[in-house]
Amino acid sequence: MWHKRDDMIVHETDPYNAEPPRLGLHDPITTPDSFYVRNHGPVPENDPGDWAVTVDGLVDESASFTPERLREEFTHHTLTATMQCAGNRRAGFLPVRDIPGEDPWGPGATSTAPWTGARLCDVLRSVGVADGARHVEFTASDVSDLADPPQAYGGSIPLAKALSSEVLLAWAMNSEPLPLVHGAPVRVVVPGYVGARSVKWLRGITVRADPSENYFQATAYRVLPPEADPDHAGPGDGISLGSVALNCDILSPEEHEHVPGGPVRVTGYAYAGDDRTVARMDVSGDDGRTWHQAELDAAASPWAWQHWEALVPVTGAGSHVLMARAWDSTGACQPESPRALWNPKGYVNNSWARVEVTVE
Ligand SMILES: Nc1nc2c(c(=O)[nH]1)N[C@H]1C(S)=C(S)[C@@H](COP(=O)(O)O)O[C@H]1N2
Ligand SMILES: [Mo]
Repeated sequence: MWHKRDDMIVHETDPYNAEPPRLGLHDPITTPDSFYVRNHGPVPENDPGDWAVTVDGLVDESASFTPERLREEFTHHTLTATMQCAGNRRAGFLPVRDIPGEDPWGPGATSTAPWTGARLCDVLRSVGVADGARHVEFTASDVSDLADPPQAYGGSIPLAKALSSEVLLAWAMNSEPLPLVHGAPVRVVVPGYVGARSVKWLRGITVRADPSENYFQATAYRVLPPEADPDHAGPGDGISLGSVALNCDILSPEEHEHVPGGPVRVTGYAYAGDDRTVARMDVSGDDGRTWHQAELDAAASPWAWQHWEALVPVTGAGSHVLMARAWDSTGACQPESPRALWNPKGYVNNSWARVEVTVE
């Protein structure tokens, strides 16, 4: 479905929500057939013929841009950026406490692509940002019944981020026209922010004094305190998510894989959003008693994940847990345990990666 690989792990078919197996995440650029998909409502049946993105709110002059007009009037930019869902690695929370109503995403709710489009800052400057502007809201055409009453998907980012050179209105991915399931004809790409802000099927851009009141900004994608009832959460409750937290996972060996005795080659990805970068990766084969530094690959861009690799001694036949943790450029390390991070909607599990293997 949607031109995805046959072995996608499908969490929901309607709406389609799926992540690739670890095997699909080994390359610096994720192939489009492996790129994860996160939808909150049905994929709209677009007729790009009459599509237009309206820009209004606190601007000098409202405007409406067809995809053709965006392509003609603005310089084209291509940027490789990692998209990461706030629900990535949620499955790691479930042994702590169940999370009803949310999909148990593994480590594959993240992928990386070169995106091509116009810079949002160029579009905003062309209409003129008025005094009092602080946030930029995006509204899509897919309607989600997760909101009550059902609502078109949307969200917002602070104006300073919207005016940064990395935020794109993208019409292409991997040098090909943007696939419908990834937001064609035009989507927002907000590198360094949680995937939720990279609004697909973009119909409206509204410059505002305050953050968007859209359900997916005001109520969902917020970290609630452990004892809160997510069914009764209201606008403004919890911590709003913006930049992506430092995170990593192990890609090989796979969970429950049998590996020969001797040093084990462990590989994975690591990523830190916005103004932080991954500074070091530690890997342990003895339950965290000793740590080995992994070799970090160069990032394809400042907005992309990095892959890493380590040879880790593991002694004795039988079951062993391999662990990995990233450090960022502020000297911060990932938290050790999902217990400390569990929250009712299961966002931002950035605890140490763990994979259990059997040594032969
Ligand atoms: N219009 C619209 N945009 C959306 C969503 C959605 O459901 N509808 N999901 C968001 C979330 S939560 C994520 S993680 C990313 C996923 O992008 P992808 O499906 O291209 O991987 O899209 C974001 N943009
Ligand atoms: Mo997401």
